[in-house]
Amino acid sequence: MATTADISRRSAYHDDMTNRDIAAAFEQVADLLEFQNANPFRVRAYRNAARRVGDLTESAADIVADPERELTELEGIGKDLAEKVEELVQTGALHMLNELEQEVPRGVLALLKIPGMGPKKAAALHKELGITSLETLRTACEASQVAALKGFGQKTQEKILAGIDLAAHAEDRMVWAHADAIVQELLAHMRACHGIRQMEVAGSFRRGRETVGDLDLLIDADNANLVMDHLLTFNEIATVIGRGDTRLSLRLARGLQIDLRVVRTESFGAALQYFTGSKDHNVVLRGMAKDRGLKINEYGVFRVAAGSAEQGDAAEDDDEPQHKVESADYVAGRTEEEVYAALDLPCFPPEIREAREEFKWAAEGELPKLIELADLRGDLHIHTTASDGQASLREMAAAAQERGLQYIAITDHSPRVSMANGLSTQRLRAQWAEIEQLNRELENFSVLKGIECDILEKGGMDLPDDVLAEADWVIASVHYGQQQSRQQITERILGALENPHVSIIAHPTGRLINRREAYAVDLDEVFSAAARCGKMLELNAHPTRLDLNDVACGAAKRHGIPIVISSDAHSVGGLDVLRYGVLQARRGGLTAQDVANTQPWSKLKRLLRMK
Ligand code: DGT
Ligand code: CA
Ligand code: CA
Ligand code: ZN
Repeated sequence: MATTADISRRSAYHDDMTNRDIAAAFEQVADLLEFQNANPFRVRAYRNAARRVGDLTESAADIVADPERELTELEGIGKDLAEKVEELVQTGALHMLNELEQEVPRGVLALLKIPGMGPKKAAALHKELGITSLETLRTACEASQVAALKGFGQKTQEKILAGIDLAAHAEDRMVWAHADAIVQELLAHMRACHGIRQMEVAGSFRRGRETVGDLDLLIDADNANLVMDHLLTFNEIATVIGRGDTRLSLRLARGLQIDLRVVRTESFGAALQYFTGSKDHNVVLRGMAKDRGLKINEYGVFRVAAGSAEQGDAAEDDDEPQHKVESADYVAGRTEEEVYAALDLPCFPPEIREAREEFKWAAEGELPKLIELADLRGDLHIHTTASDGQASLREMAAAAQERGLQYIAITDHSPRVSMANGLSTQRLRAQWAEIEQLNRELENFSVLKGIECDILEKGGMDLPDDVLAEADWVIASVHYGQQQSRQQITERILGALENPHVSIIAHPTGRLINRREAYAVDLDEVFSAAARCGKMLELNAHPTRLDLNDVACGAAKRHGIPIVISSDAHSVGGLDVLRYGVLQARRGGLTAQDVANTQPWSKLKRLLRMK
């Protein structure tokens, strides 16, 4: 994430202000306001703004620069927000952010990530001891300066010291696949507990977000204490954050936080709906309920008696078990289906509950039937020992066949990727001869002659056209020169799309979750060119790539571009990541029709307007 310092340094070339920079600035405003105990609605407004800008597939800076266009023509961008974006793009800074930063020093915000540290305590540490970061706080604790402060003491100091490491890692959200491994262990552990009727992990995990902040575990049982005690016997628990009558929060040694809530059967569906979120989706739902004289919360859907004063949202009361389900006003809550049905809505697949387009789709009766793993028939991005893979051509083909696929493309690297033993023309032709031989032996399965050909730094493909022309499937990738300007990288990719032999662009933005930001690329231009040239785009299913992401998949679909979900497997086990790609595709609202490798190869080939 760009820091504000980065943003202000960039003021000289503010045309380069990316949507991500703008979103980061709004996030920072929200953090600072929160630190000052500002009105939560105001804080939320800035978080929403960050999300909206972050979700745009067009560059906000480009629109500002275009005299023919207005930012307000974009969905969810109002006049006030548009003005702030313009200010950022035109001046490279945001006046109100600068002012807030004068009031709250940077680094102090990180202190809030320490469990139990509120804005008041953090402010005291800053004022009394000049603490400006987690590191200076650690030093102060080690010198016993914190214990000597009024209102702190030895115990608090020890707690703070223990919390500093946690806070330092609190920034990283866990990739979904990693969280999934923990969830499977967790569920297996909880299944051994008596008296559990239903159990589900809700939240961002259930929505299949590429990363998750924490796990929201819901359990339907009568004896909450029994369930909570059992959870506490799960191995590798690092800290108990809090325990109430029906809820327990803890952190695992691997860093992940678990929020357990034990609920009643009558409320399980309502709780599952509520805690699956997203928050924005729930906000819309609450509004729709209100319009119908209903009230929806984590306990159920209730009829609001005409003329009765609106009660506080049950969700805001922390540990008060509310037995509203016994009231005559209870309408629904046992299942999610029943909760949505009470509002005349379909039970949205969790992956699309992001308040993007799902309510519009529902209103028009056009909820997409999202793609499923079983829809995939082929995998078109696979490496072997010929370049940097760990299994041979025959091993990969056999493993893919075992997994029920009907075809694969072998796509080893081109010569430019010398570190990965990229294939020369000669070695490539030898591999293709081997593939032809293999195809003569195989039944009901095809291996395609492919290549993952680098897009050179100076533009152009890493192999001659006459070689590419012989391939069944040509992937074009940017691996080098990722620091180039947006214009350079975009032109390189456009050049590849215009090459008649190229079938697809792999991992189109190059991002690696938690490790490397996307390179600068104008995705909108890429979409237009791909659509114009009849090319496909990859959704790389590797759990730290997931590139294109959900929003970009949706945008590509609107351009009519077929998406291909590929494993990019470098080993037999690497073939199993396709399911993460499918999850991301579902979040993008893709159906089996939108994904080209749900088709048999003969049909997919016809889709390619190449050659
Ligand atoms: P995460 O954990 O950051 O990856 O994202 P979520 O979506 O799992 O968020 P989390 O764990 O804070 O809360 C779980 C769900 O609970 C969230 O998706 C919606 C619901 N929820 C939590 N707080 C609120 C709230 O203040 N208002 C509404 N409407 N829903 C909330
Ligand atoms: Ca969560
Ligand atoms: Ca949570
Ligand atoms: Zn690859």
